[in-house]
Amino acid sequence: MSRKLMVGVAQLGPIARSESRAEVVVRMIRLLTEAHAKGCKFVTFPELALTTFFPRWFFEDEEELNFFYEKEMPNDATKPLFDKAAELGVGFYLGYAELSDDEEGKSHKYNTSILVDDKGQIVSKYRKIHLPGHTENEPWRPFQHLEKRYFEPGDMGFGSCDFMGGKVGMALCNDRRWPETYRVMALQGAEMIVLGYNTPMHYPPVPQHDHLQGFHNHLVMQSAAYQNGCWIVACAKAGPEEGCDLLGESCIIAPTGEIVAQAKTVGDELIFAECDFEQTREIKEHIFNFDLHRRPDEYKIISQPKVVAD
Ligand code: CDV
Repeated sequence: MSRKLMVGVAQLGPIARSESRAEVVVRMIRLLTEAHAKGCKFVTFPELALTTFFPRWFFEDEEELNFFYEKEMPNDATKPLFDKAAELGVGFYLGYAELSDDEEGKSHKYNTSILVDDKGQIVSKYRKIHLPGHTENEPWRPFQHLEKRYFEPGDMGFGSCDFMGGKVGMALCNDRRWPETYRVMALQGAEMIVLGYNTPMHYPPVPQHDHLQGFHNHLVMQSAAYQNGCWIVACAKAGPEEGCDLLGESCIIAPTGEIVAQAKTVGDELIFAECDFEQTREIKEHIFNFDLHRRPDEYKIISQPKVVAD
């Protein structure tokens, strides 16, 4: 039996600070339409896909900062994307900055992603758990990375849901560097893990690793695909954005760890591959058969509380 899904990755090139959400959505719809023409039933967009990557700036003015968040989803700006997806019968993954109120009316900010089905309905939500960067303005940096200031750690855990014939989980950018991200989802049966990223080519605290950005990107995801017997679908926001070069190299990785499609540019670019959920069994039922070969009793330290709290 095969459970095949044609998957597209809609890498976005740079988004200028002056670019409106409506303009970005036009670019996304162009890629979605191209994906549909190629036979894709599901398309992945990047992390924080609707605006420029705003954590690179320190904002003192809350109103100026709040401009970058979505208070509802879909909203006026993104509804055309949802409508087009439903018209074409193509589902998608979308990353965006979420501003929401809890039951007591307290505001929260998250770096969020959603899965939208082929009828334009949101079926799953994820809030980024591993937030990189720093909390205070650090003027020595050529650009800031203030995710720890602008977002709370996600409160929904790592899950996986039934989606388009398989079990699909979500992650966001820095999550992809942590083996626990994938293992927690794989233990819940995830067969495909979808993620978006914004990765600067320059890492100010350790610039001697700058030339390894592409290598580390694929290293972590290829090993995770293999060790968890999952498809990994990874979409960059890429290219020179507001003076900061962002890594491209969006890709689709098979459960064997092999890259089966990879972006060649750092602009708007569609890549795609047919992903068979059944292929996960080649790994999950053999070399990484969790039931047969895992030794969780020996891994207890992994789930111990941190010594230094947040
Ligand atoms: N958006 C990110 O999470 N970016 C981080 C950078 C700052 C290291 C990443 O892991 O790619």
